Amino acid sequence: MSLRNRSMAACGNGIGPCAARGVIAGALLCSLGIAAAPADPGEPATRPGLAVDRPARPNIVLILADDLGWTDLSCSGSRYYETPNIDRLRREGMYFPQFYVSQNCAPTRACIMTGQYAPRTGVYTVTNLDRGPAAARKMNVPRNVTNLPRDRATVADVLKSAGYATGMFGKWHLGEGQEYQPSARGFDEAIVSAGRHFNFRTNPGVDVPEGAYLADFLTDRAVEFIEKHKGRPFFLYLPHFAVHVPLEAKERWIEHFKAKSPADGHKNPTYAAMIASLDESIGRVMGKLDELKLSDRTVVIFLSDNGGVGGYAAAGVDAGEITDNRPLRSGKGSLYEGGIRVPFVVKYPPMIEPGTTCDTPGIHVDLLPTLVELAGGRLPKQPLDGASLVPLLKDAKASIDRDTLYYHFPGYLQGQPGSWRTTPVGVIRQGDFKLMEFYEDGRLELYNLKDDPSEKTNLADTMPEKARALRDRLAAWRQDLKAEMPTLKSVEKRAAK
Ligand SMILES: [Ca+2]
Repeated sequence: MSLRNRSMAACGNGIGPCAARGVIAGALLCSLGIAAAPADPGEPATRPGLAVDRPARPNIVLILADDLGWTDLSCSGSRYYETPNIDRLRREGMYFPQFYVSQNCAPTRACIMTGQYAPRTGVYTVTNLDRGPAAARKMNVPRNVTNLPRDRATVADVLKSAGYATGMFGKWHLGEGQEYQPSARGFDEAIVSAGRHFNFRTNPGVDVPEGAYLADFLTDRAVEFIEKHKGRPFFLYLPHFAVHVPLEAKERWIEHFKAKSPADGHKNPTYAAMIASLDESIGRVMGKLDELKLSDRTVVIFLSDNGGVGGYAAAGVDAGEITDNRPLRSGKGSLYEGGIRVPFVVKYPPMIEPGTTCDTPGIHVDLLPTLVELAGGRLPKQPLDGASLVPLLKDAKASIDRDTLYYHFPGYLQGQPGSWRTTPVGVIRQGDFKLMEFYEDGRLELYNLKDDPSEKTNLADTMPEKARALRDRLAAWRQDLKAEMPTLKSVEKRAAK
């Protein structure tokens, strides 16, 4: 079976390939340029053909996995991992097989929270942009921002101003100081977790039962939050640490997967067990919504923050891979498709036809405008780079006013030979074409993702005009956003003489 067919066949379901309240909070929201909460319009909107009335302000549950790859679900291609609950979410909702995020953790979170591409916040990566041995770096790089700038409204600020109860339980990664914590960024309730999957730490420190598994602990907080706020619109952000290393899982699940045969590079029983616990979390959240009869008035969104850790061996890199993103090329830390394309599912019965697939590309910065439109809120007064996906949720074949996606990564996730982590690069996707511009030497790689989803055939030399047009558009975008560029060390030395 070809790699492409593997993903198609494995689906087999006929739906395609896969705290401060009051005055202080009010002043803060005002300073962020968010209008006061609009009055609840009250009138439910009903879409012809769908039996359920649409609430004016649906609840929103946003579940983010950590390092889960594009084929790491049974419904997105895996014949080894088991995800019955996420599969159900897909059957009952809309799946986007071409959804994009950043190459690693922090920038995706910044983009989701602000609706802005990385050059606007300066959050390009975790820690610094000059990783790896200095001798391996040909370029000097800009400073990376690790605290999400305070002058930016977050999606939680916006939904809170629209009257939502807001809660966040899990990995934050957008600043360590108290003024950067989620409780200071629009979340009424927040518990930030860090460290490991067992014996983890929380901020604020809370009592954790002996032997608690982090995915279960976070899910407990999530269902408590839903129960507590069942009578009013709520926004629940559940950013799991699963399935990020360290690989730690519950023994009964590990034993279950040890008994299975590996398939298509999916082979690690502990990683599979972590995915199973993540899937159980989605099942418990959906179960609580069902129990409280909230499922028809709740938008549930599931995605991952970057590609899976795997797919490097094909490039001759021995990185101790955990999973495999085939048919996509490479994995986390790379801007090839395996690093930046992830599963994305949305369920919202009054709006979305069950079991649909939308082939229009989407990206992390689309989430803020999408959620604000769903909530009937008002967009913050800051430049926004995404487009609302609501027209697509209503009709998968609809078009949206955006045909181009951009990336700018001006640094080194490492960069020495044999590393799977990227060097400075810019990426533009327009229509079926994707251009990568490697800043060290200006090298271009052009792929037609429709014909060549595995990015095997570089068309830059055979389609030079297309490559040039995309490179120029990428450059214009960088200029528009005043994106900081890395500079060649050799050029700087010459200039100093
Ligand atoms: Ca991650």
